[in-house]
Amino acid sequence: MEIQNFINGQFLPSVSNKWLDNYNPANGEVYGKLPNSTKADVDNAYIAAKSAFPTWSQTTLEERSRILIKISELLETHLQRFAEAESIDNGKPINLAQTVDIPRAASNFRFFANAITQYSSESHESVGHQAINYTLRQPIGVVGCISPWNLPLYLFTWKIAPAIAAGNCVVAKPSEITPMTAYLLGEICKEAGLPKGVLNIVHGLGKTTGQAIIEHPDIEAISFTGGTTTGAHIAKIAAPMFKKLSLELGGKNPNIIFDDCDYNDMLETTIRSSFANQGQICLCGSRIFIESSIYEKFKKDFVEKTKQLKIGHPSKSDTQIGALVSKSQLEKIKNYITIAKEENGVVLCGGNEFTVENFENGYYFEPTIIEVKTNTCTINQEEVFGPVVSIMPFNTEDEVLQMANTTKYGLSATLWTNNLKRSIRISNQLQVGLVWVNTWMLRDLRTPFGGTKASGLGREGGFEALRFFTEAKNICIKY
Ligand code: TXE
Repeated sequence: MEIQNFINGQFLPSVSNKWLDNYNPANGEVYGKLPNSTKADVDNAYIAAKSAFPTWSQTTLEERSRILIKISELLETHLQRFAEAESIDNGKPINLAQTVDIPRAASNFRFFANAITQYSSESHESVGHQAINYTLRQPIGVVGCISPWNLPLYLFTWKIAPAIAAGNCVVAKPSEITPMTAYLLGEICKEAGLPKGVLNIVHGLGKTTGQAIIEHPDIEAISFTGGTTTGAHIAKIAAPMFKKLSLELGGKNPNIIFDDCDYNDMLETTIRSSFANQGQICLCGSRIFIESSIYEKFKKDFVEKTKQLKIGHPSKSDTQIGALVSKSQLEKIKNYITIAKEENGVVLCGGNEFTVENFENGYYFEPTIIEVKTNTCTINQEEVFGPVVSIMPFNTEDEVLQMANTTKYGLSATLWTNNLKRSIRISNQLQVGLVWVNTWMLRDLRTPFGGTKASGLGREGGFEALRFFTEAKNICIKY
């Protein structure tokens, strides 16, 4: 399957006609190729976006909204095709792609199609000065959107939908590891009547294609989701050019469990928050802290349930744990297991590669629980980004809060307790951008989304995203 760039409404190979291999992680084989784009392709995408901008930014909100809804509907119509493509490209279970990834990509378009019609700006009367101020929130121009491989279409559209809803034109790059659904999205945008040049999708490596986007002098804002190291690199390039930046980076999220929680609900949800998408979600709760009174019981039940998870080929409807996204992710995870053992971590279950019959070269890894003695060990401090969690007991609220906050990351936290006062007390003190109490990954798209510390910069979601993708201008009129 040959993937092409989508520039100015046309599907094209890269200018250099060079290609990259696209792997199927379920069997380790190359199953297609994608353009290995360079600066020349990004420049062409920019030119297309720039020439589409005057018309698109003046297109009525009703019309923009109508087109975005149409894209959303077409994604729903072709849900099965997109889910299969996502599952093959990423290794995630087909079930997850059908129920989470693709429906959410459709919701992203529908949500921002509606949000833009409700977005308003402020006016301030300067009493005593006979003047009125009003704020215009104008689209920025051409913006860059760069997304990762873990939730490919879900995160790609989470950026593109608000960017174009707000009237910008976009140069976007999906991860080179999972380019397929972004490619298919181009077809749908065409069918929905999105004018050419409004969305341009350029495929290629981060260090070349991505780099050309962040270095482009006239791409005025960058929305990025990916690794913290890449985020820091992007900030270094973009800051001296005064680009607007939104950085959604890694996490090392605590999952704090008190003995007064609804135990069964907590256990079911903790299985999900640990291992959904093979643990490759920035919001996964990878450090589990359990109140010592229920530690032994939890340890036994959690291990037992984890062992029951069905690892298998992603296309099978009963698969719960599919393949990791790439060989390098697999190697990275194996390395973390070695480090954990060297640091006296005890592997309670998993810890090994897994072989799926007939797919021996696929990148499968067992869901793994490691009992650790201290929160300062490497696997409690570095983002593993795989089906690996640590568990350890705690005794007091202060102790667990201190451990939860002892990390360079600050994305999300989960808290299990039926004590209302405690839940508020702890939530207020956690140094993170999102807290879930007695649930996990329950998302309302109106809410601000993002992290603190090394987990990033800025917030997306709801009007926060529309604020990011617009420039506020105050106009003061004396009457
Ligand atoms: O991410 P990268 P990688 C974490 C996770 C993972 C690690 C590395 O721990 O193991 O990051 O993953 C593009 N200029 N997360 O290497 O490189 C790249 O092409 C512009 C957490 O795959 O950050 C891709 O489109 N762009 C995370 C995107 O950045 C560049 C999700 C993300 O890739 C670039 C993914 C450059 N110089 C990984 N270099 C999360 N928080 O959800 C790369 N890119």
